[in-house]
Amino acid sequence: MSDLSAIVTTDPDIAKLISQEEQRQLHSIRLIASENYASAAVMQATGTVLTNKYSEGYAGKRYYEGQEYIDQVETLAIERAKALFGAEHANVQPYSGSPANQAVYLALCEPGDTIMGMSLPFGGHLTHGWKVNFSGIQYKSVQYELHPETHRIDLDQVRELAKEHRPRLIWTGASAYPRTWDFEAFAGIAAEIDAVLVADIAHFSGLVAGGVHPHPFPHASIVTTTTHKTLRGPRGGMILSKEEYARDLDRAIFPGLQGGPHNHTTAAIAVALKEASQDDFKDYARRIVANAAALAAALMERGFSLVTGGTDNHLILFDATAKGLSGKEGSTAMQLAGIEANSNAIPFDPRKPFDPSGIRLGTASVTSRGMNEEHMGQVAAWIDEAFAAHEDPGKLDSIRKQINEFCSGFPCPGIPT
Ligand code: DSN
Repeated sequence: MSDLSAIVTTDPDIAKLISQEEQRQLHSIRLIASENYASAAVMQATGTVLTNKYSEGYAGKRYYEGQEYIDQVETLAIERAKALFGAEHANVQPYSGSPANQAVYLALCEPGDTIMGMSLPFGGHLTHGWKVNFSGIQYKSVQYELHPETHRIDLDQVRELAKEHRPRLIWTGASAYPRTWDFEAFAGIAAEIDAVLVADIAHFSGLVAGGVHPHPFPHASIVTTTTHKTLRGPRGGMILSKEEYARDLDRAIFPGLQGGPHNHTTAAIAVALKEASQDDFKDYARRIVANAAALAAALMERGFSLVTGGTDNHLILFDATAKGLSGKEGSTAMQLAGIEANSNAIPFDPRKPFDPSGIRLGTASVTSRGMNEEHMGQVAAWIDEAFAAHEDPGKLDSIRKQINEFCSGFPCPGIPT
Protein backbone atom coordinates (compact mmCIF):
# COMPACT_ATOMS: atom_id res chain seq x y z
CA MET A 1 0.00 0.00 0.00
CA SER A 2 1.33 3.47 -0.85
CA ASP A 3 2.35 5.84 1.93
CA LEU A 4 -0.54 8.31 2.05
CA SER A 5 0.09 9.42 5.63
CA ALA A 6 0.33 13.17 4.86
CA ILE A 7 -2.87 13.07 2.81
CA VAL A 8 -4.63 11.03 5.49
CA THR A 9 -3.87 13.83 7.97
CA THR A 10 -4.81 16.70 5.67
CA ASP A 11 -7.61 15.24 3.62
CA PRO A 12 -8.88 11.82 4.70
CA ASP A 13 -11.63 11.88 2.06
CA ILE A 14 -9.16 12.07 -0.81
CA ALA A 15 -6.77 9.64 0.93
CA LYS A 16 -9.57 7.09 1.17
CA LEU A 17 -10.47 7.45 -2.50
CA ILE A 18 -6.83 7.09 -3.63
CA SER A 19 -6.49 4.03 -1.47
CA GLN A 20 -9.69 2.52 -2.88
CA GLU A 21 -8.50 3.18 -6.43
CA GLU A 22 -5.17 1.53 -5.60
CA GLN A 23 -7.01 -1.57 -4.35
CA ARG A 24 -9.17 -1.58 -7.48
CA GLN A 25 -6.09 -1.45 -9.70
CA LEU A 26 -4.46 -4.25 -7.65
CA HIS A 27 -7.42 -6.60 -7.71
CA SER A 28 -8.74 -6.31 -11.25
CA ILE A 29 -7.49 -7.43 -14.64
CA ARG A 30 -6.97 -4.14 -16.43
CA LEU A 31 -7.36 -4.48 -20.18
CA ILE A 32 -8.02 -0.86 -21.17
CA ALA A 33 -5.66 -0.53 -24.12
CA SER A 34 -4.46 2.99 -23.29
CA GLU A 35 -3.63 2.31 -19.62
CA ASN A 36 -0.67 0.84 -17.77
CA TYR A 37 1.09 0.74 -14.39
CA ALA A 38 3.89 3.32 -14.11
CA SER A 39 6.94 2.16 -12.15
CA ALA A 40 7.67 3.22 -8.57
CA ALA A 41 10.46 5.48 -9.86
CA VAL A 42 8.12 7.20 -12.33
CA MET A 43 5.48 7.63 -9.63
CA GLN A 44 8.02 9.06 -7.20
CA ALA A 45 9.26 11.62 -9.73
CA THR A 46 5.71 12.92 -10.20
CA GLY A 47 5.35 13.61 -6.48
CA THR A 48 8.36 15.89 -6.02
CA VAL A 49 9.20 19.56 -5.45
CA LEU A 50 9.54 19.99 -9.20
CA THR A 51 5.79 20.68 -9.17
CA ASN A 52 6.57 23.94 -7.32
CA LYS A 53 8.54 25.53 -10.14
CA TYR A 54 7.47 27.67 -13.11
CA SER A 55 9.71 27.37 -16.20
CA GLU A 56 8.12 29.07 -19.22
CA GLY A 57 10.49 28.84 -22.16
CA TYR A 58 13.17 26.27 -22.94
CA ALA A 59 16.49 25.32 -21.32
CA GLY A 60 18.84 28.33 -21.30
CA LYS A 61 15.99 30.68 -22.32
CA ARG A 62 13.51 30.87 -19.47
CA TYR A 63 11.45 33.79 -18.27
CA TYR A 64 11.93 33.16 -14.52
CA GLU A 65 15.07 32.67 -12.46
CA GLY A 66 16.07 29.52 -10.58
CA GLN A 67 16.18 27.08 -13.50
CA GLU A 68 19.61 25.51 -12.96
CA TYR A 69 18.18 22.09 -12.08
CA ILE A 70 15.00 22.24 -14.13
CA ASP A 71 17.03 22.94 -17.28
CA GLN A 72 19.07 19.82 -16.63
CA VAL A 73 15.95 17.71 -16.02
CA GLU A 74 14.34 18.86 -19.26
CA THR A 75 17.55 18.48 -21.26
CA LEU A 76 17.99 14.93 -19.98
CA ALA A 77 14.41 14.08 -20.97
CA ILE A 78 14.96 15.58 -24.45
CA GLU A 79 18.25 13.78 -25.03
CA ARG A 80 16.78 10.46 -23.89
CA ALA A 81 13.73 10.91 -26.14
CA LYS A 82 15.92 11.70 -29.14
CA ALA A 83 18.17 8.72 -28.47
CA LEU A 84 15.34 6.25 -27.84
CA PHE A 85 13.35 7.20 -30.94
CA GLY A 86 16.20 8.28 -33.24
CA ALA A 87 14.69 11.77 -33.49
CA GLU A 88 16.52 14.90 -34.57
CA HIS A 89 14.39 17.03 -32.24
CA ALA A 90 12.21 16.43 -29.19
CA ASN A 91 9.82 18.60 -27.21
CA VAL A 92 8.80 17.02 -23.89
CA GLN A 93 6.52 19.82 -22.67
CA PRO A 94 3.08 18.90 -24.13
CA TYR A 95 0.67 18.33 -21.27
CA SER A 96 -0.66 15.25 -23.04
CA GLY A 97 -1.43 13.81 -26.48
CA SER A 98 -4.15 16.23 -27.52
CA PRO A 99 -2.04 19.36 -26.83
CA ALA A 100 0.87 17.71 -28.68
CA ASN A 101 -1.37 17.20 -31.71
CA GLN A 102 -2.83 20.69 -31.38
CA ALA A 103 0.71 22.07 -31.56
CA VAL A 104 1.29 20.24 -34.83
CA TYR A 105 -1.71 22.02 -36.37
CA LEU A 106 -0.62 25.37 -34.97
CA ALA A 107 2.91 24.90 -36.35
CA LEU A 108 1.91 23.68 -39.81
CA CYS A 109 -1.57 24.85 -40.73
CA GLU A 110 -3.74 27.93 -41.05
CA PRO A 111 -7.38 27.67 -39.93
CA GLY A 112 -9.38 26.36 -42.88
CA ASP A 113 -6.52 24.29 -44.32
CA THR A 114 -7.30 20.74 -45.38
CA ILE A 115 -6.01 17.93 -43.19
CA MET A 116 -6.54 14.17 -43.31
CA GLY A 117 -6.70 11.40 -40.70
CA MET A 118 -8.43 8.14 -39.85
CA SER A 119 -12.10 8.58 -38.96
CA LEU A 120 -12.87 8.19 -35.23
CA PRO A 121 -15.52 5.45 -35.60
CA PHE A 122 -12.95 3.44 -37.56
CA GLY A 123 -10.33 3.72 -34.79
CA GLY A 124 -8.81 7.18 -35.37
CA HIS A 125 -8.34 9.76 -32.63
CA LEU A 126 -10.56 12.80 -32.00
CA THR A 127 -7.67 15.13 -32.82
CA HIS A 128 -7.11 13.60 -36.26
CA GLY A 129 -9.95 15.67 -37.70
CA TRP A 130 -13.14 14.35 -36.07
CA LYS A 131 -16.06 16.74 -36.57
CA VAL A 132 -16.77 17.66 -32.92
CA ASN A 133 -13.09 18.25 -32.08
CA PHE A 134 -11.16 21.48 -32.74
CA SER A 135 -9.33 19.60 -35.51
CA GLY A 136 -12.56 19.01 -37.40
CA ILE A 137 -14.03 22.41 -36.55
CA GLN A 138 -11.10 24.68 -37.43
CA TYR A 139 -9.72 22.71 -40.38
CA LYS A 140 -11.30 21.17 -43.44
CA SER A 141 -11.05 17.54 -42.46
CA VAL A 142 -10.94 14.60 -44.83
CA GLN A 143 -11.31 11.24 -43.09
CA TYR A 144 -10.17 7.89 -44.39
CA GLU A 145 -11.98 4.75 -43.28
CA LEU A 146 -11.14 1.04 -43.53
CA HIS A 147 -11.62 -1.53 -46.26
CA PRO A 148 -15.24 -2.77 -46.06
CA GLU A 149 -14.21 -6.44 -46.14
CA THR A 150 -10.78 -6.69 -44.51
CA HIS A 151 -11.32 -3.81 -42.05
CA ARG A 152 -7.68 -2.91 -42.66
CA ILE A 153 -6.31 0.38 -43.97
CA ASP A 154 -7.12 0.70 -47.65
CA LEU A 155 -4.12 2.50 -49.13
CA ASP A 156 -5.91 2.94 -52.47
CA GLN A 157 -8.68 4.87 -50.69
CA VAL A 158 -6.10 6.92 -48.77
CA ARG A 159 -4.28 7.80 -52.02
CA GLU A 160 -7.50 8.67 -53.85
CA LEU A 161 -8.68 10.98 -51.04
CA ALA A 162 -5.24 12.55 -50.74
CA LYS A 163 -5.06 13.29 -54.47
CA GLU A 164 -8.59 14.65 -54.56
CA HIS A 165 -8.33 16.90 -51.47
CA ARG A 166 -4.56 17.60 -51.27
CA PRO A 167 -4.35 17.92 -47.45
CA ARG A 168 -1.55 19.94 -45.89
CA LEU A 169 -0.88 17.12 -43.44
CA ILE A 170 -1.76 13.45 -43.19
CA TRP A 171 -2.14 11.73 -39.82
CA THR A 172 -1.22 8.12 -39.25
CA GLY A 173 -1.77 6.32 -35.95
CA ALA A 174 -5.01 5.43 -34.16
CA SER A 175 -6.62 4.53 -30.85
CA ALA A 176 -8.37 1.34 -31.87
CA TYR A 177 -6.57 -0.25 -34.83
CA PRO A 178 -5.20 -3.72 -34.07
CA ARG A 179 -2.65 -3.83 -36.91
CA THR A 180 0.70 -2.22 -37.64
CA TRP A 181 1.13 0.92 -39.74
CA ASP A 182 2.95 0.97 -43.07
CA PHE A 183 4.57 4.38 -42.61
CA GLU A 184 6.64 4.00 -45.77
CA ALA A 185 3.52 3.57 -47.92
CA PHE A 186 1.87 6.61 -46.29
CA ALA A 187 5.07 8.63 -46.86
CA GLY A 188 4.88 7.74 -50.55
CA ILE A 189 1.30 9.07 -50.72
CA ALA A 190 2.25 12.22 -48.77
CA ALA A 191 5.17 12.82 -51.14
CA GLU A 192 2.86 12.60 -54.20
CA ILE A 193 0.88 15.61 -52.96
CA ASP A 194 3.61 17.38 -51.00
CA ALA A 195 1.84 16.83 -47.65
CA VAL A 196 3.57 16.48 -44.29
CA LEU A 197 3.28 12.98 -42.81
CA VAL A 198 2.60 12.94 -39.06
CA ALA A 199 2.56 9.77 -36.96
CA ASP A 200 0.61 9.78 -33.70
CA ILE A 201 2.13 6.71 -32.04
CA ALA A 202 0.53 7.30 -28.62
CA HIS A 203 -0.83 3.78 -28.34
CA PHE A 204 2.23 1.93 -29.54
CA SER A 205 5.22 4.16 -28.73
CA GLY A 206 6.40 1.52 -26.23
CA LEU A 207 6.27 -1.06 -29.00
CA VAL A 208 8.27 1.23 -31.32
CA ALA A 209 10.80 1.85 -28.53
CA GLY A 210 11.00 -1.89 -27.90
CA GLY A 211 11.52 -2.67 -31.61
CA VAL A 212 8.31 -4.66 -32.14
CA HIS A 213 6.39 -2.15 -34.29
CA PRO A 214 7.63 -0.52 -37.55
CA HIS A 215 9.41 2.76 -36.83
CA PRO A 216 7.77 5.99 -38.04
CA PHE A 217 11.16 7.62 -38.75
CA PRO A 218 12.45 8.39 -41.33
CA HIS A 219 9.07 8.17 -43.12
CA ALA A 220 7.13 10.61 -40.92
CA SER A 221 8.41 14.16 -40.48
CA ILE A 222 6.70 14.60 -37.12
CA VAL A 223 5.80 12.04 -34.45
CA THR A 224 3.59 12.69 -31.45
CA THR A 225 2.95 10.45 -28.50
CA THR A 226 1.53 10.29 -25.03
CA THR A 227 3.95 8.92 -22.48
CA HIS A 228 1.68 6.78 -20.31
CA LYS A 229 0.36 4.00 -22.53
CA THR A 230 2.68 1.21 -23.73
CA LEU A 231 5.63 3.54 -22.98
CA ARG A 232 4.72 3.18 -19.26
CA GLY A 233 5.56 6.72 -18.14
CA PRO A 234 3.54 9.44 -16.38
CA ARG A 235 0.54 11.20 -17.93
CA GLY A 236 2.20 13.46 -20.51
CA GLY A 237 3.07 14.02 -24.14
CA MET A 238 6.00 14.49 -26.49
CA ILE A 239 6.63 15.72 -30.02
CA LEU A 240 9.55 14.24 -31.95
CA SER A 241 10.51 15.63 -35.33
CA LYS A 242 12.98 16.26 -38.04
CA GLU A 243 15.09 19.35 -37.37
CA GLU A 244 13.39 21.49 -40.01
CA TYR A 245 10.16 21.54 -37.94
CA ALA A 246 11.84 22.06 -34.55
CA ARG A 247 11.50 25.82 -34.22
CA ASP A 248 7.86 25.99 -35.33
CA LEU A 249 6.82 23.09 -33.09
CA ASP A 250 8.61 24.53 -30.06
CA ARG A 251 6.96 27.91 -30.64
CA ALA A 252 3.59 26.22 -31.04
CA ILE A 253 3.88 24.56 -27.61
CA PHE A 254 5.25 27.70 -25.94
CA PRO A 255 4.13 30.44 -26.24
CA GLY A 256 1.52 29.22 -28.74
CA LEU A 257 -0.52 26.89 -26.56
CA GLN A 258 0.89 26.32 -23.13
CA GLY A 259 2.40 28.19 -20.20
CA GLY A 260 4.87 26.61 -17.80
CA PRO A 261 5.76 22.98 -18.42
CA HIS A 262 4.87 20.46 -15.71
CA ASN A 263 8.41 19.86 -14.47
CA HIS A 264 7.52 16.95 -12.19
CA THR A 265 6.02 15.23 -15.23
CA THR A 266 9.09 16.05 -17.33
CA ALA A 267 11.29 14.38 -14.68
CA ALA A 268 9.02 11.33 -14.67
CA ILE A 269 9.13 11.19 -18.48
CA ALA A 270 12.94 11.24 -18.26
CA VAL A 271 12.83 8.33 -15.81
CA ALA A 272 10.42 6.37 -18.03
CA LEU A 273 12.61 7.00 -21.09
CA LYS A 274 15.61 5.68 -19.19
CA GLU A 275 13.61 2.57 -18.26
CA ALA A 276 12.47 2.15 -21.87
CA SER A 277 16.07 2.27 -23.10
CA GLN A 278 17.07 -0.77 -21.02
CA ASP A 279 17.30 -4.22 -22.60
CA ASP A 280 14.49 -5.62 -20.45
CA PHE A 281 12.07 -3.09 -21.98
CA LYS A 282 12.58 -4.78 -25.36
CA ASP A 283 11.49 -8.00 -23.72
CA TYR A 284 8.52 -6.21 -22.13
CA ALA A 285 7.40 -4.88 -25.53
CA ARG A 286 7.78 -8.33 -27.08
CA ARG A 287 5.68 -9.85 -24.27
CA ILE A 288 2.91 -7.26 -24.70
CA VAL A 289 2.52 -8.33 -28.34
CA ALA A 290 2.81 -12.05 -27.52
CA ASN A 291 0.14 -11.69 -24.82
CA ALA A 292 -2.19 -9.85 -27.22
CA ALA A 293 -1.73 -12.60 -29.83
CA ALA A 294 -2.39 -15.31 -27.21
CA LEU A 295 -5.47 -13.52 -25.86
CA ALA A 296 -6.77 -12.99 -29.42
CA ALA A 297 -6.32 -16.69 -30.25
CA ALA A 298 -8.01 -17.79 -27.02
CA LEU A 299 -10.98 -15.46 -27.60
CA MET A 300 -11.41 -16.68 -31.18
CA GLU A 301 -11.39 -20.29 -29.95
CA ARG A 302 -14.31 -19.30 -27.74
CA GLY A 303 -16.26 -17.89 -30.68
CA PHE A 304 -15.47 -14.18 -30.28
CA SER A 305 -15.39 -12.26 -33.54
CA LEU A 306 -12.25 -10.12 -33.75
CA VAL A 307 -11.94 -7.13 -36.07
CA THR A 308 -9.39 -8.13 -38.77
CA GLY A 309 -9.33 -11.64 -37.27
CA GLY A 310 -6.50 -10.94 -34.82
CA THR A 311 -3.84 -8.43 -33.83
CA ASP A 312 -0.27 -7.37 -34.60
CA ASN A 313 0.10 -5.03 -31.65
CA HIS A 314 -1.10 -4.60 -28.03
CA LEU A 315 -4.75 -4.15 -28.98
CA ILE A 316 -7.76 -6.34 -29.71
CA LEU A 317 -11.16 -5.14 -30.93
CA PHE A 318 -14.08 -7.55 -30.97
CA ASP A 319 -17.74 -7.42 -31.92
CA ALA A 320 -19.67 -8.05 -28.70
CA THR A 321 -22.97 -8.28 -30.59
CA ALA A 322 -21.77 -11.52 -32.19
CA LYS A 323 -21.92 -12.90 -28.63
CA GLY A 324 -25.37 -11.44 -28.04
CA LEU A 325 -24.49 -8.28 -26.05
CA SER A 326 -23.91 -4.66 -26.96
CA GLY A 327 -20.44 -3.26 -26.24
CA LYS A 328 -21.69 -1.47 -23.13
CA GLU A 329 -23.55 -4.53 -21.83
CA GLY A 330 -20.45 -6.67 -22.38
CA SER A 331 -18.01 -4.23 -20.78
CA THR A 332 -20.38 -3.74 -17.82
CA ALA A 333 -20.59 -7.51 -17.24
CA MET A 334 -16.79 -7.74 -17.49
CA GLN A 335 -16.39 -4.86 -15.03
CA LEU A 336 -18.67 -6.58 -12.51
CA ALA A 337 -16.53 -9.68 -12.89
CA GLY A 338 -13.31 -7.73 -12.24
CA ILE A 339 -12.08 -7.22 -15.83
CA GLU A 340 -11.78 -3.63 -17.05
CA ALA A 341 -12.20 -2.77 -20.73
CA ASN A 342 -14.04 -0.13 -22.74
CA SER A 343 -16.85 -0.43 -25.20
CA ASN A 344 -15.75 0.80 -28.60
CA ALA A 345 -17.07 1.31 -32.10
CA ILE A 346 -16.13 -1.32 -34.65
CA PRO A 347 -15.71 -0.55 -38.38
CA PHE A 348 -19.06 0.28 -40.04
CA ASP A 349 -20.74 0.11 -36.64
CA PRO A 350 -24.54 0.45 -36.91
CA ARG A 351 -24.84 1.34 -33.19
CA LYS A 352 -24.45 4.70 -31.41
CA PRO A 353 -21.07 5.80 -29.91
CA PHE A 354 -22.15 5.55 -26.25
CA ASP A 355 -23.30 1.96 -26.67
CA PRO A 356 -21.41 0.69 -29.70
CA SER A 357 -21.01 -2.88 -30.90
CA GLY A 358 -17.44 -3.52 -29.88
CA ILE A 359 -15.09 -3.89 -26.95
CA ARG A 360 -11.42 -2.86 -27.05
CA LEU A 361 -8.78 -4.73 -25.05
CA GLY A 362 -5.06 -4.14 -24.56
CA THR A 363 -2.32 -6.13 -22.87
CA ALA A 364 0.17 -3.47 -21.65
CA SER A 365 -1.06 -3.45 -18.02
CA VAL A 366 -1.34 -7.20 -17.51
CA THR A 367 2.12 -7.62 -19.07
CA SER A 368 3.53 -5.01 -16.65
CA ARG A 369 2.41 -7.17 -13.75
CA GLY A 370 4.05 -10.30 -15.17
CA MET A 371 1.13 -12.15 -16.70
CA ASN A 372 2.22 -14.06 -19.77
CA GLU A 373 0.88 -16.07 -22.69
CA GLU A 374 -0.05 -19.06 -20.54
CA HIS A 375 -2.41 -16.86 -18.47
CA MET A 376 -4.25 -15.41 -21.47
CA GLY A 377 -6.40 -18.53 -21.96
CA GLN A 378 -7.75 -18.08 -18.43
CA VAL A 379 -8.39 -14.37 -19.03
CA ALA A 380 -10.34 -15.23 -22.21
CA ALA A 381 -12.31 -17.86 -20.28
CA TRP A 382 -13.31 -15.29 -17.66
CA ILE A 383 -14.39 -12.81 -20.36
CA ASP A 384 -16.51 -15.56 -21.93
CA GLU A 385 -17.99 -16.51 -18.54
CA ALA A 386 -18.77 -12.85 -17.76
CA PHE A 387 -20.63 -12.55 -21.07
CA ALA A 388 -22.63 -15.69 -20.35
CA ALA A 389 -23.39 -14.50 -16.78
CA HIS A 390 -24.31 -10.92 -17.68
CA GLU A 391 -27.73 -11.25 -16.02
CA ASP A 392 -26.47 -13.25 -13.06
CA PRO A 393 -24.96 -10.96 -10.36
CA GLY A 394 -24.08 -13.94 -8.15
CA LYS A 395 -22.05 -15.63 -10.89
CA LEU A 396 -20.33 -12.35 -11.84
CA ASP A 397 -19.39 -11.89 -8.20
CA SER A 398 -17.97 -15.38 -7.99
CA ILE A 399 -15.81 -14.70 -11.08
CA ARG A 400 -14.68 -11.45 -9.45
CA LYS A 401 -13.56 -13.38 -6.34
CA GLN A 402 -11.54 -15.80 -8.49
CA ILE A 403 -9.95 -12.85 -10.29
CA ASN A 404 -9.10 -11.12 -7.00
CA GLU A 405 -7.33 -14.27 -5.88
CA PHE A 406 -5.56 -14.67 -9.24
CA CYS A 407 -4.38 -11.02 -9.23
CA SER A 408 -2.82 -11.37 -5.80
CA GLY A 409 -0.12 -13.50 -7.49
CA PHE A 410 0.96 -10.59 -9.75
CA PRO A 411 2.41 -7.51 -8.06
CA CYS A 412 1.72 -4.19 -9.75
CA PRO A 413 4.69 -1.92 -10.55
CA GLY A 414 4.32 1.32 -8.61
CA ILE A 415 2.05 -0.16 -5.93
CA PRO A 416 3.93 -1.28 -2.80
CA THR A 417 2.78 -4.65 -1.45
N1 DSN B 1 -8.26 8.06 -24.44
C1 DSN B 1 -7.21 7.41 -25.21
C2 DSN B 1 -7.53 6.00 -25.50
O1 DSN B 1 -8.15 5.36 -24.66
O2 DSN B 1 -7.14 5.49 -26.53
C3 DSN B 1 -6.89 8.14 -26.46
O3 DSN B 1 -6.61 9.46 -26.18
